[in-house]
Amino acid sequence: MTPADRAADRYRGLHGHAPVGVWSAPGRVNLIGEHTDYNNGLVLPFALPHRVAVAAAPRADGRISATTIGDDGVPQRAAAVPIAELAPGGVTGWAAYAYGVAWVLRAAGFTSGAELVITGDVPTGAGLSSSHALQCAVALALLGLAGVTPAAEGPTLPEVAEWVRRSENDFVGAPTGLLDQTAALRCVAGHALFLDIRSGAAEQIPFGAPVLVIDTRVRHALADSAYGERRRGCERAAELLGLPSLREIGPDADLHRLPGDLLPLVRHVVTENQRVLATVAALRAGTEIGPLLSASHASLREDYRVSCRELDVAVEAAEGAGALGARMTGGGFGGSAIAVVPPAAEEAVRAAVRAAFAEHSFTPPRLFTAAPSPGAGRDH
Ligand code: GAF
Repeated sequence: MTPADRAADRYRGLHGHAPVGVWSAPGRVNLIGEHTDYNNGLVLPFALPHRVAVAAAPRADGRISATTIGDDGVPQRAAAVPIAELAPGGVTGWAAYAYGVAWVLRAAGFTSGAELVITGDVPTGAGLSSSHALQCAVALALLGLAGVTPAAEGPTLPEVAEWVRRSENDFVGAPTGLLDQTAALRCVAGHALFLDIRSGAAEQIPFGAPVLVIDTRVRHALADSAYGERRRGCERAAELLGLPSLREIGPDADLHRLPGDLLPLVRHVVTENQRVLATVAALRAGTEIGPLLSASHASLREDYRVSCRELDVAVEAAEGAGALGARMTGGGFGGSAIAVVPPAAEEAVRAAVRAAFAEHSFTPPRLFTAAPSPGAGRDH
Protein backbone atom coordinates (compact mmCIF):
# COMPACT_ATOMS: atom_id res chain seq x y z
CA MET A 1 0.00 0.00 0.00
CA THR A 2 1.40 3.45 -0.90
CA PRO A 3 1.57 6.14 1.81
CA ALA A 4 -1.29 7.93 -0.03
CA ASP A 5 -3.53 4.85 0.02
CA ARG A 6 -2.66 4.23 3.66
CA ALA A 7 -3.45 7.85 4.60
CA ALA A 8 -6.87 7.62 2.88
CA ASP A 9 -7.55 4.29 4.53
CA ARG A 10 -6.58 5.49 8.00
CA TYR A 11 -8.59 8.69 7.54
CA ARG A 12 -11.69 6.61 6.78
CA GLY A 13 -11.04 4.41 9.82
CA LEU A 14 -10.53 7.35 12.18
CA HIS A 15 -13.23 9.72 10.93
CA GLY A 16 -15.87 7.38 9.48
CA HIS A 17 -15.88 9.04 6.05
CA ALA A 18 -13.50 9.43 3.13
CA PRO A 19 -11.12 12.40 2.97
CA VAL A 20 -11.77 15.02 0.30
CA GLY A 21 -8.31 14.41 -1.12
CA VAL A 22 -4.81 13.03 -0.51
CA TRP A 23 -1.61 14.92 -1.29
CA SER A 24 1.98 13.72 -0.83
CA ALA A 25 5.56 14.96 -1.05
CA PRO A 26 8.89 13.11 -1.18
CA GLY A 27 12.01 13.12 0.98
CA ARG A 28 15.20 14.11 -0.83
CA VAL A 29 18.89 13.50 -1.11
CA ASN A 30 21.11 16.37 -2.12
CA LEU A 31 23.50 15.08 -4.76
CA ILE A 32 25.85 18.02 -4.11
CA GLY A 33 25.69 21.66 -2.95
CA GLU A 34 25.68 21.38 0.85
CA HIS A 35 25.34 24.34 3.20
CA THR A 36 25.16 26.61 0.17
CA ASP A 37 21.40 27.33 0.19
CA TYR A 38 21.42 29.88 3.01
CA ASN A 39 24.44 31.48 1.32
CA ASN A 40 22.41 32.24 -1.83
CA GLY A 41 24.27 29.43 -3.62
CA LEU A 42 23.75 26.40 -5.85
CA VAL A 43 22.18 23.02 -4.97
CA LEU A 44 21.44 19.80 -6.87
CA PRO A 45 18.93 17.60 -5.01
CA PHE A 46 16.69 14.82 -6.25
CA ALA A 47 13.48 13.39 -4.81
CA LEU A 48 13.45 10.02 -3.07
CA PRO A 49 10.78 7.41 -3.81
CA HIS A 50 9.80 7.66 -0.12
CA ARG A 51 6.89 10.02 0.60
CA VAL A 52 4.77 11.62 3.32
CA ALA A 53 1.04 11.65 2.49
CA VAL A 54 -1.72 13.81 3.96
CA ALA A 55 -5.39 12.84 3.71
CA ALA A 56 -7.52 15.91 4.34
CA ALA A 57 -11.03 17.27 4.58
CA PRO A 58 -12.32 20.71 5.57
CA ARG A 59 -13.52 21.53 9.10
CA ALA A 60 -16.37 24.00 9.44
CA ASP A 61 -15.14 25.33 12.82
CA GLY A 62 -12.00 27.08 11.53
CA ARG A 63 -9.68 24.73 13.44
CA ILE A 64 -6.76 22.65 12.24
CA SER A 65 -6.34 19.19 13.63
CA ALA A 66 -3.83 16.51 12.68
CA THR A 67 -3.21 12.85 13.42
CA THR A 68 0.03 11.11 12.48
CA ILE A 69 0.32 7.39 12.08
CA GLY A 70 3.69 6.29 13.48
CA ASP A 71 5.84 3.43 12.17
CA ASP A 72 4.09 1.18 14.72
CA GLY A 73 0.69 2.04 13.15
CA VAL A 74 -0.49 3.80 16.30
CA PRO A 75 -2.28 7.14 15.66
CA GLN A 76 -1.12 10.18 17.58
CA ARG A 77 -3.56 13.06 17.56
CA ALA A 78 -2.61 16.70 18.11
CA ALA A 79 -5.21 18.97 19.69
CA ALA A 80 -7.46 20.96 17.34
CA VAL A 81 -6.45 24.65 17.36
CA PRO A 82 -8.32 27.60 15.78
CA ILE A 83 -6.22 28.71 12.80
CA ALA A 84 -6.88 32.33 13.82
CA GLU A 85 -5.13 31.66 17.16
CA LEU A 86 -1.96 29.95 15.86
CA ALA A 87 1.20 31.73 16.99
CA PRO A 88 4.92 30.82 17.01
CA GLY A 89 5.82 28.94 20.19
CA GLY A 90 2.21 27.89 20.77
CA VAL A 91 2.62 24.39 19.32
CA THR A 92 5.61 22.08 19.82
CA GLY A 93 6.80 18.69 18.57
CA TRP A 94 5.75 17.19 15.24
CA ALA A 95 2.46 19.15 15.17
CA ALA A 96 4.41 22.44 14.88
CA TYR A 97 5.54 21.38 11.40
CA ALA A 98 1.95 20.84 10.24
CA TYR A 99 0.32 23.75 12.08
CA GLY A 100 3.14 26.16 11.10
CA VAL A 101 2.10 25.69 7.49
CA ALA A 102 -1.50 26.63 8.37
CA TRP A 103 -0.10 29.67 10.21
CA VAL A 104 1.89 30.89 7.20
CA LEU A 105 -0.98 30.17 4.78
CA ARG A 106 -3.29 32.21 7.00
CA ALA A 107 -1.11 35.25 6.29
CA ALA A 108 -1.52 34.49 2.57
CA GLY A 109 -5.31 34.51 2.93
CA PHE A 110 -6.02 30.78 3.35
CA THR A 111 -7.86 30.51 6.64
CA SER A 112 -10.23 27.53 6.41
CA GLY A 113 -10.15 24.74 8.99
CA ALA A 114 -8.88 21.28 8.10
CA GLU A 115 -8.72 17.76 9.47
CA LEU A 116 -5.50 15.93 8.48
CA VAL A 117 -4.25 12.36 8.72
CA ILE A 118 -0.52 12.06 7.99
CA THR A 119 1.54 8.97 7.26
CA GLY A 120 4.63 8.16 5.26
CA ASP A 121 7.71 6.08 4.68
CA VAL A 122 10.50 8.69 4.58
CA PRO A 123 12.99 7.55 7.24
CA THR A 124 12.76 10.07 10.09
CA GLY A 125 15.82 11.65 11.73
CA ALA A 126 17.93 10.39 8.81
CA GLY A 127 18.73 13.75 7.18
CA LEU A 128 16.42 12.86 4.29
CA SER A 129 13.97 15.72 4.89
CA SER A 130 10.97 13.83 6.23
CA SER A 131 9.85 17.02 8.00
CA HIS A 132 9.94 19.04 4.76
CA ALA A 133 8.02 16.28 2.99
CA LEU A 134 5.39 16.59 5.73
CA GLN A 135 5.28 20.40 5.50
CA CYS A 136 5.03 20.41 1.70
CA ALA A 137 2.30 17.75 1.67
CA VAL A 138 0.36 19.75 4.28
CA ALA A 139 0.79 22.94 2.22
CA LEU A 140 -0.57 21.26 -0.91
CA ALA A 141 -3.42 19.71 1.09
CA LEU A 142 -4.50 23.02 2.66
CA LEU A 143 -4.27 24.80 -0.68
CA GLY A 144 -6.06 21.90 -2.37
CA LEU A 145 -8.96 22.11 0.11
CA ALA A 146 -9.21 25.78 -0.89
CA GLY A 147 -9.44 24.67 -4.53
CA VAL A 148 -5.93 25.88 -5.39
CA THR A 149 -3.32 23.85 -7.28
CA PRO A 150 0.04 25.66 -7.29
CA ALA A 151 1.60 26.14 -10.70
CA ALA A 152 -1.75 25.75 -12.46
CA GLU A 153 -3.20 28.90 -10.92
CA GLY A 154 -2.64 31.15 -7.92
CA PRO A 155 0.62 30.66 -6.02
CA THR A 156 3.58 29.17 -7.86
CA LEU A 157 5.67 26.31 -6.48
CA PRO A 158 8.57 28.69 -5.61
CA GLU A 159 6.09 30.80 -3.61
CA VAL A 160 4.85 27.72 -1.76
CA ALA A 161 8.47 26.72 -1.05
CA GLU A 162 9.08 30.20 0.37
CA TRP A 163 5.98 29.92 2.59
CA VAL A 164 7.13 26.55 3.88
CA ARG A 165 10.58 27.97 4.62
CA ARG A 166 8.99 30.83 6.52
CA SER A 167 6.84 28.46 8.55
CA GLU A 168 9.94 26.45 9.48
CA ASN A 169 12.08 29.50 10.30
CA ASP A 170 9.45 31.54 12.14
CA PHE A 171 6.94 29.03 13.55
CA VAL A 172 9.04 25.90 14.18
CA GLY A 173 12.14 28.00 14.91
CA ALA A 174 14.71 26.20 12.70
CA PRO A 175 16.99 28.56 10.71
CA THR A 176 17.14 26.39 7.56
CA GLY A 177 17.38 27.45 3.92
CA LEU A 178 15.31 26.71 0.82
CA LEU A 179 16.90 23.47 -0.38
CA ASP A 180 14.60 20.87 1.07
CA GLN A 181 11.17 22.44 0.46
CA THR A 182 12.14 23.29 -3.11
CA ALA A 183 13.36 19.74 -3.70
CA ALA A 184 10.12 18.23 -2.35
CA LEU A 185 7.96 20.55 -4.45
CA ARG A 186 9.89 20.92 -7.69
CA CYS A 187 11.88 17.73 -8.34
CA VAL A 188 10.72 15.45 -11.15
CA ALA A 189 11.42 11.76 -11.82
CA GLY A 190 14.63 10.90 -13.65
CA HIS A 191 16.24 14.27 -12.93
CA ALA A 192 18.23 16.19 -10.37
CA LEU A 193 17.08 19.77 -9.78
CA PHE A 194 19.81 22.34 -10.44
CA LEU A 195 18.69 25.33 -8.44
CA ASP A 196 20.28 28.74 -8.10
CA ILE A 197 18.88 30.07 -4.83
CA ARG A 198 19.92 33.67 -5.60
CA SER A 199 18.13 33.98 -8.93
CA GLY A 200 15.50 31.30 -8.36
CA ALA A 201 16.48 29.75 -11.72
CA ALA A 202 15.82 26.01 -11.80
CA GLU A 203 16.79 23.44 -14.39
CA GLN A 204 15.99 19.74 -14.53
CA ILE A 205 19.20 17.78 -15.22
CA PRO A 206 18.63 14.20 -16.50
CA PHE A 207 20.03 11.78 -13.91
CA GLY A 208 18.51 8.34 -13.85
CA ALA A 209 21.09 6.25 -12.02
CA PRO A 210 20.20 5.04 -8.54
CA VAL A 211 22.57 6.03 -5.74
CA LEU A 212 23.22 4.07 -2.59
CA VAL A 213 21.85 5.80 0.51
CA ILE A 214 23.56 4.95 3.81
CA ASP A 215 21.48 6.03 6.79
CA THR A 216 23.95 6.01 9.68
CA ARG A 217 21.03 5.98 12.14
CA VAL A 218 22.73 8.50 14.38
CA ARG A 219 21.98 12.15 14.88
CA HIS A 220 24.31 13.93 17.23
CA ALA A 221 22.91 16.36 19.80
CA LEU A 222 25.11 19.08 18.32
CA ALA A 223 23.25 19.11 15.01
CA ASP A 224 20.81 21.98 15.57
CA SER A 225 23.10 24.36 17.45
CA ALA A 226 26.03 23.73 15.08
CA TYR A 227 23.81 24.40 12.04
CA GLY A 228 22.88 27.82 13.44
CA GLU A 229 26.53 28.56 14.31
CA ARG A 230 27.73 27.74 10.79
CA ARG A 231 25.01 29.93 9.31
CA ARG A 232 25.87 32.84 11.58
CA GLY A 233 29.57 32.37 10.73
CA CYS A 234 28.81 32.68 7.01
CA GLU A 235 26.66 35.77 7.57
CA ARG A 236 29.41 37.37 9.65
CA ALA A 237 32.01 36.60 6.96
CA ALA A 238 29.81 38.19 4.27
CA GLU A 239 29.39 41.24 6.47
CA LEU A 240 33.15 41.54 7.04
CA LEU A 241 33.71 41.31 3.29
CA GLY A 242 31.03 43.95 2.70
CA LEU A 243 28.92 41.58 0.60
CA PRO A 244 25.20 40.71 0.77
CA SER A 245 26.08 36.99 0.87
CA LEU A 246 28.99 34.62 0.24
CA ARG A 247 27.65 34.06 -3.27
CA GLU A 248 28.94 37.50 -4.28
CA ILE A 249 32.58 36.59 -3.58
CA GLY A 250 34.54 37.39 -6.74
CA PRO A 251 37.94 36.05 -7.82
CA ASP A 252 39.68 39.15 -6.41
CA ALA A 253 38.20 38.96 -2.90
CA ASP A 254 40.85 39.14 -0.20
CA LEU A 255 39.73 36.23 1.95
CA HIS A 256 42.79 36.53 4.18
CA ARG A 257 41.18 39.56 5.80
CA LEU A 258 38.82 37.09 7.45
CA PRO A 259 39.41 35.75 10.97
CA GLY A 260 40.95 32.27 11.01
CA ASP A 261 37.75 30.53 12.11
CA LEU A 262 35.69 32.01 9.24
CA LEU A 263 38.11 31.41 6.36
CA PRO A 264 37.48 27.63 6.09
CA LEU A 265 33.70 28.17 6.15
CA VAL A 266 33.98 30.58 3.25
CA ARG A 267 36.39 28.28 1.39
CA HIS A 268 33.85 25.46 1.65
CA VAL A 269 30.97 27.56 0.33
CA VAL A 270 32.98 28.97 -2.58
CA THR A 271 34.43 25.61 -3.64
CA GLU A 272 31.11 23.79 -3.13
CA ASN A 273 29.33 26.15 -5.54
CA GLN A 274 32.11 25.41 -8.06
CA ARG A 275 31.64 21.66 -7.50
CA VAL A 276 27.90 21.96 -8.18
CA LEU A 277 28.66 23.65 -11.52
CA ALA A 278 31.24 20.96 -12.32
CA THR A 279 28.77 18.19 -11.40
CA VAL A 280 26.08 19.66 -13.66
CA ALA A 281 28.64 19.91 -16.48
CA ALA A 282 29.73 16.29 -15.90
CA LEU A 283 26.13 15.04 -15.92
CA ARG A 284 25.50 16.88 -19.18
CA ALA A 285 28.68 15.46 -20.71
CA GLY A 286 28.06 11.96 -19.36
CA THR A 287 31.36 11.96 -17.43
CA GLU A 288 32.08 10.80 -13.90
CA ILE A 289 30.69 12.78 -10.94
CA GLY A 290 32.08 10.54 -8.17
CA PRO A 291 35.30 12.46 -7.47
CA LEU A 292 33.33 15.70 -7.09
CA LEU A 293 31.13 14.06 -4.45
CA SER A 294 34.18 12.82 -2.57
CA ALA A 295 35.79 16.27 -2.74
CA SER A 296 32.56 17.75 -1.35
CA HIS A 297 32.72 15.35 1.59
CA ALA A 298 36.36 16.23 2.32
CA SER A 299 35.45 19.93 2.31
CA LEU A 300 32.46 19.37 4.64
CA ARG A 301 34.68 17.32 6.96
CA GLU A 302 37.80 19.51 7.00
CA ASP A 303 36.60 23.04 6.27
CA TYR A 304 32.93 23.20 7.24
CA ARG A 305 33.32 20.61 10.02
CA VAL A 306 29.79 19.20 9.89
CA SER A 307 30.64 15.52 9.36
CA CYS A 308 31.01 12.96 12.14
CA ARG A 309 32.78 9.64 12.66
CA GLU A 310 29.87 7.53 11.40
CA LEU A 311 29.54 9.53 8.17
CA ASP A 312 33.31 9.43 7.58
CA VAL A 313 33.42 5.67 8.17
CA ALA A 314 30.50 5.17 5.74
CA VAL A 315 32.19 7.28 3.05
CA GLU A 316 35.63 5.67 3.50
CA ALA A 317 34.23 2.13 3.49
CA ALA A 318 32.13 2.80 0.36
CA GLU A 319 35.07 4.34 -1.49
CA GLY A 320 37.39 1.55 -0.41
CA ALA A 321 35.02 -1.11 -1.79
CA GLY A 322 34.55 0.37 -5.25
CA ALA A 323 32.18 3.37 -4.95
CA LEU A 324 33.11 6.02 -7.53
CA GLY A 325 32.46 8.75 -4.97
CA ALA A 326 30.61 9.30 -1.70
CA ARG A 327 29.60 12.11 0.62
CA MET A 328 27.40 13.07 3.51
CA THR A 329 24.08 14.58 2.38
CA GLY A 330 21.96 17.12 4.27
CA GLY A 331 22.90 19.12 7.34
CA GLY A 332 25.40 16.60 8.81
CA PHE A 333 26.35 15.47 12.36
CA GLY A 334 24.73 12.12 11.54
CA GLY A 335 21.95 11.36 9.12
CA SER A 336 22.82 9.88 5.75
CA ALA A 337 25.62 9.54 3.24
CA ILE A 338 25.23 8.76 -0.45
CA ALA A 339 27.53 6.78 -2.72
CA VAL A 340 27.71 6.47 -6.50
CA VAL A 341 28.35 2.78 -7.05
CA PRO A 342 28.78 0.78 -10.28
CA PRO A 343 26.16 -2.04 -10.27
CA ALA A 344 28.91 -4.69 -10.19
CA ALA A 345 30.34 -3.25 -6.94
CA GLU A 346 27.06 -2.71 -5.09
CA GLU A 347 27.10 -5.88 -3.02
CA ALA A 348 30.75 -5.36 -2.06
CA VAL A 349 30.08 -1.74 -1.04
CA ARG A 350 27.06 -2.69 1.06
CA ALA A 351 29.06 -5.45 2.77
CA ALA A 352 32.04 -3.17 3.40
CA VAL A 353 29.88 -0.45 4.97
CA ARG A 354 28.13 -2.97 7.22
CA ALA A 355 31.45 -4.53 8.22
CA ALA A 356 33.03 -1.15 8.99
CA PHE A 357 30.07 -0.17 11.19
CA ALA A 358 30.27 -3.50 13.04
CA GLU A 359 34.00 -3.05 13.53
CA HIS A 360 33.42 0.37 15.14
CA SER A 361 30.50 -0.96 17.21
CA PHE A 362 28.15 1.55 15.54
CA THR A 363 24.42 0.85 15.23
CA PRO A 364 23.97 -1.13 11.97
CA PRO A 365 23.27 1.28 9.11
CA ARG A 366 20.17 1.19 6.92
CA LEU A 367 21.11 0.84 3.25
CA PHE A 368 18.92 1.32 0.20
CA THR A 369 19.25 2.46 -3.39
CA ALA A 370 17.14 5.35 -4.65
CA ALA A 371 16.63 6.79 -8.12
CA PRO A 372 15.30 10.32 -8.77
CA SER A 373 11.54 10.15 -8.19
CA PRO A 374 8.52 12.44 -8.65
CA GLY A 375 7.99 15.59 -6.60
CA ALA A 376 4.95 16.58 -4.58
CA GLY A 377 1.41 16.41 -5.90
CA ARG A 378 -2.16 15.23 -5.45
CA ASP A 379 -2.67 11.46 -5.26
CA HIS A 380 -6.45 11.13 -4.87
C1 GAF B 1 19.42 21.05 6.07
C2 GAF B 1 18.65 22.35 5.83
F1 GAF B 1 17.32 22.18 6.08
C3 GAF B 1 18.83 22.85 4.40
O1 GAF B 1 18.24 24.11 4.25
C4 GAF B 1 20.33 22.91 4.02
O2 GAF B 1 20.96 24.02 4.59
C5 GAF B 1 21.04 21.60 4.39
O3 GAF B 1 20.80 21.24 5.75
C6 GAF B 1 22.53 21.69 4.19
O4 GAF B 1 22.83 21.84 2.83
O5 GAF B 1 18.87 20.01 5.30
